[in-house]
Amino acid sequence: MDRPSVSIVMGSNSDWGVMQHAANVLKNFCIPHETLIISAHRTPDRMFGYAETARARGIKCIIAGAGGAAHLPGMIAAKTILPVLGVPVTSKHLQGVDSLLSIVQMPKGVPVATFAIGDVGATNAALYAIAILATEDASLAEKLNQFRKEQAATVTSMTLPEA
Ligand code: RP5
Repeated sequence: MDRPSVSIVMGSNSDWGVMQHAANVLKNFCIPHETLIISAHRTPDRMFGYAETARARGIKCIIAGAGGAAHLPGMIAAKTILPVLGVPVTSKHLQGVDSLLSIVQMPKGVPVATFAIGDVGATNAALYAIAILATEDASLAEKLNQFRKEQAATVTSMTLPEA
């Protein structure tokens, strides 16, 4: 098994329903990745240890998903210079708007790239991670181009019902 280049981290196993979409995209592109559960408020020491060592372990970017007061992506970003891609997980009471605002409103100086709430955000975060890796990997760039072409073809072959 190759060393993971992308790390997917989430605050709880209850986030997996959303975050599995990121893992599936990486799997389809054959990107070696890891999936971890680390909670910012319940396992803060583990979170700091993880963030401080991720770069030295060969990780190139981190996809971090959390719900509610979603401080996991921001706090990981505070402890690493790796790109952190934040996924707002859909929450029970506020449908993920709380997660979105928690992640997107990072104060100046420590950025977190923020994606859409839920499955779509998880999928796009993985595609963005692939785009980052593709800047230094020509065959991966070719795969990403091919994916875009196939996606375009599904749109050009779309039809509408007769009026
Ligand atoms: C956050 O709290 C997690 O990211 C999750 O979205 C939310 C609820 O966690 P559980 O109570 O389901 O473990 O830390």
